[in-house]
Amino acid sequence: MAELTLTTFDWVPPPPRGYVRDIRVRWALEEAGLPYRVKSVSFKARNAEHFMHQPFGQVPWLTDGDISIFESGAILLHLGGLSDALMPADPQDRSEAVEWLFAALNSVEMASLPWSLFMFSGDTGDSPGWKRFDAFLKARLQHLEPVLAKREWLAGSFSAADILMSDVLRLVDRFDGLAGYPACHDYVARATARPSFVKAYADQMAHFAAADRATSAPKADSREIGR
Ligand SMILES: N[C@@H](CCC(=O)N[C@@H](CS)C(=O)NCC(=O)O)C(=O)O
Repeated sequence: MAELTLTTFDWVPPPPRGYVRDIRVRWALEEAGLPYRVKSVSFKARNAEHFMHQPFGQVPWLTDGDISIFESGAILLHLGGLSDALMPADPQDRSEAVEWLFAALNSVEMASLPWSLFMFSGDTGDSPGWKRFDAFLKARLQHLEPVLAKREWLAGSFSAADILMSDVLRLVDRFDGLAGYPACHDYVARATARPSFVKAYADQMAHFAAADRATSAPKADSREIGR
């Protein structure tokens, strides 16, 4: 099998740590038990090669031999082709996993992302923009709640769709946005208790902590001066 390499930033500021989307790919690779390497690109200076792999200058992307894939959903679909642990073999379950994978990104994250940007910026008062996006997200959660109340995972057994849906909801939960939605909240708790998530989260936190240590380490020059 060709080598799998996940690329993420070398560093990010503390607030998004634990939520950078490379976690979705780390989590999927751990669930599938696929060996992989992690490479870093500069957060502060994004070069032409970075844009060749990810046209918006974002992360993550994955290379599988000569194939380079961006968009976390596309990456998980690709990995699903390599492992039944991510995409069920049964055609009906597989089709459900694919539809929920898109629903996570295109129906739920589409509403949760603007909502969380308002949350991050603290703009949650009386503004019409906030009210509109709060209502938009609630309209999605209101319909997801009865779905998740009836099933453990979205498409039979645990799949890539659950990685994406629970990661999308995890950011809402960070701001207590699942308080009125116990089935959504329990689903996130169930998903993030999986050993593969725990490892992916710890690995991402360690990756960025290592970058902090590298930048705060005394430089060779300053050690020379101190002698
Ligand atoms: N839709 C993309 C979103 C990627 C994304 O938003 N990446 C963030 C990190 S979580 C990023 O690179 N942010 C830096 C930027 O947008 O400049 C995906 O799911 O892969």
